[in-house]
Amino acid sequence: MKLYDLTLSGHAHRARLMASLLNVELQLIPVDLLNGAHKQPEYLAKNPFGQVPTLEDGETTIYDSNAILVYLATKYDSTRTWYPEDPATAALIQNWLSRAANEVAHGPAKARLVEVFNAPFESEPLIAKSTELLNIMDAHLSEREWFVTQHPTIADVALYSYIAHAIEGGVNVPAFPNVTAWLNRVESLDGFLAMPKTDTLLKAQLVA
Ligand SMILES: N[C@@H](CCC(=O)N[C@@H](CS)C(=O)NCC(=O)O)C(=O)O
Repeated sequence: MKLYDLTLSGHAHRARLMASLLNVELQLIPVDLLNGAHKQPEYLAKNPFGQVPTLEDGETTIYDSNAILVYLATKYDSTRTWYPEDPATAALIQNWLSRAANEVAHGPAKARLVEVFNAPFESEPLIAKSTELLNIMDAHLSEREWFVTQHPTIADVALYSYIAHAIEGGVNVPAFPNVTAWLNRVESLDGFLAMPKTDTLLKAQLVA
């Protein structure tokens, strides 16, 4: 299976993390976003939105990171622990996948883009939005260890990457004890795979 990837993308990281947790091997194909490879016809034929990640499994092509999590967990976890079939659980998971695609993408992920990739957004409102989201997540986790069930699901995987790296965008994650404990729980899972922190060298290369 091939994953069209970008090391510092949290969206791509959630796909890599899911595969690693499921012990599924991926061939990583780096996409050179800095030079616009994601907007070239060859890549757009795989993913018309011109974004990473994209997964290729034989004849099947899946884009959108949350769709990739659904695919991997449905196809490669025969126990359906990561994506249970029970309707209420599946719906609650979908709720958090939507938060990952909306509130997380437009809050902590975007705040990080400003710091890491010099994206032209104003940090302050993004940090305020992220803090609002973290308040909700922290309250939600005050009575549970995982977002939906008593064990981790794809909802936890979808939410993890950008929350774990929100501090790179100036979001004060350590101020949220339940979120911090949950991040630690994800990091203790068998098969956990970290997303590299953006160090100054990498940062310099990216904005060069
Ligand atoms: N909803 C998409 C979002 C993916 C996304 O925003 N990827 C970013 C990198 S983190 C990207 O490829 N940006 C380039 C662009 O949108 O032109 C997903 O979950 O896969």
